[in-house]
Amino acid sequence: MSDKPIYVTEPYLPPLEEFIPYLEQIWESKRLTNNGPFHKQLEDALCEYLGVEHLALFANGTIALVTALQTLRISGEVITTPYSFVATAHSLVWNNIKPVFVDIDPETCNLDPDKIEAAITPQTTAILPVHCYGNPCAVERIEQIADTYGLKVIYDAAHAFGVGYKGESLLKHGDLSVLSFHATKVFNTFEGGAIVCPDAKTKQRVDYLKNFGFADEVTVTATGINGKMNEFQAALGLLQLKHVDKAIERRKEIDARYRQALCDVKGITLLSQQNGTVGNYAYFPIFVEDDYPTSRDELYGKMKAAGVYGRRYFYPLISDMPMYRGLPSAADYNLKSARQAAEQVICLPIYPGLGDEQIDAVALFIAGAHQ
Ligand code: T4K
Repeated sequence: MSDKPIYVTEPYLPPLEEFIPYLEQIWESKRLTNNGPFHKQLEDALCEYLGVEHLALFANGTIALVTALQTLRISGEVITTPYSFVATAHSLVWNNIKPVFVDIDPETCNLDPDKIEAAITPQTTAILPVHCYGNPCAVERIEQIADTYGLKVIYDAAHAFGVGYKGESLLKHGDLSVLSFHATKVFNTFEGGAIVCPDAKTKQRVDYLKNFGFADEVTVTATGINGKMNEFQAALGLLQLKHVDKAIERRKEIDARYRQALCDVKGITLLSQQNGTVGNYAYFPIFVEDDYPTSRDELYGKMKAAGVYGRRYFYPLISDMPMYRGLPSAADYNLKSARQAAEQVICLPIYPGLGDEQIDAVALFIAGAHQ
């Protein structure tokens, strides 16, 4: 189809010459990390861009998730989704917390709010839902359940950079929201992440925890970790932020072009955007149903052979991985919708540098792969 492989994503990079002045400043100041000037500037700039009050930067999203759970002193059992990247459940285990998997709603691929209450036990302390593909979870229902049972809610918002919901940032929901700025994300700092906090006091605790627990030179308040973002990452973030609207705009065009080309292909279904959402078009999942002429894996293999490297996000389910499959909540009957999605999904290439002719070729291939 193309001489060059087409991957599921290609990181957005600003023009190199625009980054040079930032590098010169770092070299001149010799301030490389530990809450330097670019770090401070990026925290302020992201708060403004995302429409949130307080945000703490991290070296990556996984350490941010682990720290978010520590910040709220979560323990015991936490309800979460099996249909995510493995870091979601791993962050619980790193805190000695037992993940309790609950099925997803097939319409959104997010935690099914109707199934959460049945999984609550006296040991449950929190819910860790994922805004999968950047699509908002049932935030009002989840909040209501959390209030009723006295649970905390931490959103894994790794996919949800810049997503709006009912007129405000989706990241304002829950007790904390965790972002990833990995190279493959809508907004990247090569590696990176953040915790969105509701108030200054919580942000301060997060800041202590990500810096070994240090409150000052001689006071260590907690068994913190080194989760700090460095000045190189922060400078890159400041530059990326200047380009991110344009990048999301292009993603939106790609999403629309795929939708138009694929909406009538028999056996292929698409997720639709929920009302009231301002999306970020982070992923473009398709679901290969039984009435498509080949299996999902055959289509996936044929695409690869033609140089189109989609990804099966998320297959296998987290609950099928060796360290989780023995849990009672990992049982097959408990996770039917998640299993079906995992067996049908392929995420198609979507990134700002993807050309119209490439999009059309991928869509045409899917429409005719069985012929
Ligand atoms: N929670 C959720 C829901 C997440 O999805 C993630 C991460 C996290 C938490 C944890 O956040 P971080 O700790 O990562 O900040 C990727 C990413 O590594 C991972 O960040 C992401 N989710 C996950 C969904 O996808 P892989 O193993 O699929 O990535 P990889 O290296 O195969 O990259 C995919 C394609 O992207 C490659 O085929 C080519 C392209 N690529 C990738 C990289 C890294 C590039 O062109 N350049 C690059 O530098 O996990």
